[in-house]
Amino acid sequence: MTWHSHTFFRLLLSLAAATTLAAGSVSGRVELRDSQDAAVRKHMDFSGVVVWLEPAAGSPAPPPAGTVARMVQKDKTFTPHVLPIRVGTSVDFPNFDPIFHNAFSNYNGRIFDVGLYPPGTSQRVLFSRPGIVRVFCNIHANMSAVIVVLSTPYFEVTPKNGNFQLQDIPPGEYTLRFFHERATQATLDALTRRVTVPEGSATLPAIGISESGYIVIPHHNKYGHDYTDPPDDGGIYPAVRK
Ligand SMILES: [Cu+2]
Repeated sequence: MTWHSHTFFRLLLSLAAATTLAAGSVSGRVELRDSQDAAVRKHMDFSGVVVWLEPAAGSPAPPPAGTVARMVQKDKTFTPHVLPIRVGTSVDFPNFDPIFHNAFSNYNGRIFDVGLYPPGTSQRVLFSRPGIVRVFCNIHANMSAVIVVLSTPYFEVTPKNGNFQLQDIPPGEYTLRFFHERATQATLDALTRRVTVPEGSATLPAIGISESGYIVIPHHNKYGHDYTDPPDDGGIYPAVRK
């Protein structure tokens, strides 16, 4: 580098520092591989991958107090199935079914149990530290969901086509991370990478996420026992029968 170009470069740097950097965006596409899941194998369903950027330096301001996200109980399904939120966010679990439901997690991310609650009511849980929270219903064995609690505001969940576009990101250095409920921690760790977010947009090469090594383990109810017979959905359950 000549003296002149060096000076010019420094001038550019100081200009950049003096002006507010335009926000950047990072887009890309994930693809699930080695899957046993019918939706992936037959329909190329690459939904439910959480993609996020953690700033290499500094921590973003926390979300405003009272920030609330929502996971609905409807048709014996938690919707959305995968919900990324920021640390400090509460999640409401409104029950829109004509039957009782529960929501609990006995995994490390956040242990909670809102109890059995009736149609038309809701329960709220605050998530105050980062982690992966697997959510179940204590009376419906097939119900499950995942809440991914993140210490960054820069995240997205992929739709079926696997595309993502993280927008309004301050330019700088970040760690890019992924989560999918059927990928092992080792697989996810290997995908973690440093990225530089420029002003303007950057596109990453396609990212394959292997599901190999994933083993389906039936979860237990909140007492650590196997689920018993499905309850009668007339709204009467052993736990609430007087
Ligand atoms: Cu339920």
